[in-house]
Amino acid sequence: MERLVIVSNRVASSLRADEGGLATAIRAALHRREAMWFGWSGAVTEGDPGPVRTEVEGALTRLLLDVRREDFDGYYLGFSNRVLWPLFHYRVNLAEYDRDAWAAYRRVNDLFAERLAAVLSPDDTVWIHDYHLIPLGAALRRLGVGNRLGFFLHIPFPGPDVLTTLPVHEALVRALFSYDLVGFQTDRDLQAFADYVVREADGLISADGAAHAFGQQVQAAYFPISVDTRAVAAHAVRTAGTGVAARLRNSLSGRKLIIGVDRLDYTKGLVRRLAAIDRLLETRPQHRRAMVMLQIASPSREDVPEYQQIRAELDSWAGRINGRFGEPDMIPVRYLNRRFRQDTLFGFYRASRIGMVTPLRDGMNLVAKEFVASQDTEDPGVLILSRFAGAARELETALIVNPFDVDQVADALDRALAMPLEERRERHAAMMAQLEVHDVHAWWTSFLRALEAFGASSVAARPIVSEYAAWH
Ligand code: ADQ
Repeated sequence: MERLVIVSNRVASSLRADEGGLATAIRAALHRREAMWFGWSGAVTEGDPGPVRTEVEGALTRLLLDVRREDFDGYYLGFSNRVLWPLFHYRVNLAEYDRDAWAAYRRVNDLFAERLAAVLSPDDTVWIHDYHLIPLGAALRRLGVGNRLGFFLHIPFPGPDVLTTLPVHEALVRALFSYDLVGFQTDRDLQAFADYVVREADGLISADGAAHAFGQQVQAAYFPISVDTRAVAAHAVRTAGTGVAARLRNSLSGRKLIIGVDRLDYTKGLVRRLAAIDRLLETRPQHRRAMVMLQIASPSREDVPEYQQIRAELDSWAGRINGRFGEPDMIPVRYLNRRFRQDTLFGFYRASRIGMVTPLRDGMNLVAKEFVASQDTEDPGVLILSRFAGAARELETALIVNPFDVDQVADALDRALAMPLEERRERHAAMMAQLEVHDVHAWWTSFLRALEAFGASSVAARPIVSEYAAWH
């Protein structure tokens, strides 16, 4: 039987109900077929990494690999999170390129390739995820692996002017040409990739969507990731009336809840978001006793200095707003640095009048989709959504804002707080209709259908991608 082999930096354990979007989406793709999930174990070693550890859970086999500490630091903290993450989110000035980190990044990708090649069968379909593992396909090909190889990038693909600031941009893009299929989140990312191919690599894009450059070709398309819309809606109904979500609702005393849920990351626009709340309260005193903001920001990548800095900035903003506008019986901002079970978060969303999703740049942003799916269709909340989140390409009836414009975001908050029921329903219904069709199952099914078709024959695959791309 053909197996699906998923590869990502981390492999989620079966036990955690608070895992993030990538893990939840991958788990959906693994459903109901024989599959392996290969990735870093979470452990670093001082000497040579030992053998791959195997854990079997029904039809899923997890293969877990340790990495040497010095390689891990360069690969993960260094190149992935201090070079690729900022650069691909357009934060060129935060990218700290150095050759040693690039070398460690390639070494770890080579290690993944060597260990993975040893367990692959010729019929396995291999689906590699995200920016940590861009060169893995090329490393596998060097070892003679002829399997179907697909790659999906969860974060934005930057335009060529930004990408070329990376000294090793060509090696990185060239590596993408070892895959059979490369998937991006949105049409914008796909366009940015095509622009690089044409302008920087002197290549071309043929009518069937294949990119040709470096004497090779690869199929490229976009597959917007999504949520399990029905499951999210059902969880939200169940959790909204119980436990901590019910206590949250009861604590509001009639005030409207504004919610933000993010990893604590400088791409998520958290400082400007709190600045917009501050501006709203300053310029529209009528809202001071009528709303409360709940910002949940779970700590992330705390070894990277920029993350420590943003945490300090947010502490100070939350304190400042509460010091300025708080009253003995109420504080405007509740700011929590912790994780919750996902179904609890869905209950929180359902209790909220406004969801604020205002990243400065984001591949997709699943919180936006979870917020919409969690609403009561009879009395839905309003989504305020950054134009720079991939989700804005689909959720067009959200209140779309430029997160760099604090006044505009404050205006959108004002409008959302006063929005009549009829308008809220119309906007929500249009977004929900989109998410009911384009859920996480549509995402993984269309990617795998395309990959399996391309691997067999690139001609047979054409209609699938154009069909998928056509609904935008
Ligand atoms: P992230 O940057 O992690 O993902 P996002 O898409 O919003 O961003 O996913 C976050 C997930 O984590 C959501 O499912 C959310 O519910 C969950 N989460 C957030 N805070 C939490 C908390 N405090 N407790 C528990 N769960 C929490 C990357 C890209 C995105 C892309 C995804 C998937 O940066 O652009 O949408 O991958 O491709």
